[in-house]
Amino acid sequence: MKCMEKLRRLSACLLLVLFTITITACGKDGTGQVGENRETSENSGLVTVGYVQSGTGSAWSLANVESIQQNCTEENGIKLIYEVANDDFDTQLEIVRSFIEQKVDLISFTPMVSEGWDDVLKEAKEAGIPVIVMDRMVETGDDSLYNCWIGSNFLLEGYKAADWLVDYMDSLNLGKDMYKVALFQGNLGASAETGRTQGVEEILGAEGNYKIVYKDTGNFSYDGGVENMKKVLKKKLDIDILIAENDDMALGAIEVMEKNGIKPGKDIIILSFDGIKAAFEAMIEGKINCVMECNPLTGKLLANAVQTVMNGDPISKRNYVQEEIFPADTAADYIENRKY
Ligand code: GYE
Repeated sequence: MKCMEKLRRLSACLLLVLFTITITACGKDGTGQVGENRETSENSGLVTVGYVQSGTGSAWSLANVESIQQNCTEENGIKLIYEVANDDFDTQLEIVRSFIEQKVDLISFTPMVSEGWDDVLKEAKEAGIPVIVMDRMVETGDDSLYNCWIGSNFLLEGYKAADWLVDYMDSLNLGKDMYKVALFQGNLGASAETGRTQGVEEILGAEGNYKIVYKDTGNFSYDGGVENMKKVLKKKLDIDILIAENDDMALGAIEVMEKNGIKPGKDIIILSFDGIKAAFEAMIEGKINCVMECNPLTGKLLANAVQTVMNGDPISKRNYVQEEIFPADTAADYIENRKY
């Protein structure tokens, strides 16, 4: 990787760290809507949390929901109202508005897309209801509209994954001047998509010998992987590499490749994101070459953050989860301990 590129990314990471520390130091005034004097739900003493997941079309999101349900429990002082928006942004907004009408103590959600949240967040703020954003980010003109965010550094995931790819392709010594890449994106406008797309494109672009010959959304779903792979074959693009922004899409694409006599992981190098068990199995079978992990087990962090926010204690604005990269030759060592 080029030296300037490394320096640039290092400073981007440092800035993120500094930003997080600064916000921690700002304490509870960071939002202006901490529920310090709010009564928790009448009678029960529990904090009522309205949570809406954007969709459950991937194994990752199912694991994420399960983690939230297992941790946001009455034993942990939380009465969880769980909803899912079936990947429809307007539905998700409506559900958040219904939480405001129900006067829940705290609202949390995984935004379907990053933009378009300002109005409803202002309504929550006016109603004095704190907000914790999960997983994907919101882009608002005013960060005080939510208390904190918990999730992954998607841009860094993109960088790490593409860095691995470049090293791996170099190690294969195929003697090609140019590698043709298909990029299957997640839901367009979700920060999990925009971050990964940007990270991958920046690194491959800087290398000069990678050409993205196909780029389209598969909406983070298995079927999206199937449809896109069929298109790639129909267009006879003769790709060397598939980058799928989640495992489900990679697995869908693998099905199509195999039906067409193409050996996934060999004829086409495959890199994907998330790290679900099925992807580890595919790596062991030699069908996926590498997985960049994205950790969905954030339910405990949410449960803790709910208590922190409700107590009016300081909390970092952005809370990143730890994630690793798993090349196929490490999969057998880790598969037993995969929790999702
Ligand atoms: O990678 C994908 C899911 O937002 C991180 O959404 C999440 C992504 C995840 O549907 O599988």
